[in-house]
Amino acid sequence: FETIGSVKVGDVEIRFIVGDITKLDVDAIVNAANSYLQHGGGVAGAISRAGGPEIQKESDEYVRKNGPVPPGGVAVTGAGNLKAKYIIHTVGPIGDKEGNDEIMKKAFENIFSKADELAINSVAIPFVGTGIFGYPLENFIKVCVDETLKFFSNYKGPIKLVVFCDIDSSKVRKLLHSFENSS
Ligand code: AR6
Repeated sequence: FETIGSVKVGDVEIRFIVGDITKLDVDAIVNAANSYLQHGGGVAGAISRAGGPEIQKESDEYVRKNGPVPPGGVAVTGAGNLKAKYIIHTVGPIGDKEGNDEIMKKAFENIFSKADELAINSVAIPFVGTGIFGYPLENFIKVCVDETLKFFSNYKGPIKLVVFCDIDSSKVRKLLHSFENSS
């Protein structure tokens, strides 16, 4: 994988990486899941395969106990064999329906709050919703930049590094440019 840039928001480094998110040495990896945490395709499939059966097993237990994860919500499991300690599963919006930006905002708030609550130093986040779910990339980028600046501008806490990572380099480049033009 390749780091293509980084910016500072308050005391936190925001790093932009092109490559396979499962290979990153971070405390938590965010997964772009569905509400039933059935990790078949996309980045969810990659995380589930790379981490081994434990991730799907813990996900099934989570849903059995708590019910499905609503869009914009999060659920935490272990990370199986991966270097990370946790997987923070979130469910993105589907398509470009009205209200979907609110769901995406909630997802970012919940991801950042959960990482803070877990008292971890680093978290890697993929382009949630923008693959199989078809949420527009432009909307993802706008909400991502807004919510990251909002959460971390005056943040004092354990999180020191936020990585945005995708195998699609054009997505990562667009997000980096948007951060460079707003922070
Ligand atoms: N590392 C980094 N990014 C990746 C990787 C990887 N190994 N694999 C794919 N991507 P998607 P969604 C990027 O479809 O739209 C699953 O079936 C990919 O380039 O994974 O939220 C779930 O179980 C894209 O930009 O997530 C759900 O049912 C990004 O990951 C559904 O898909 C997100 O695409 C969720 O769909």
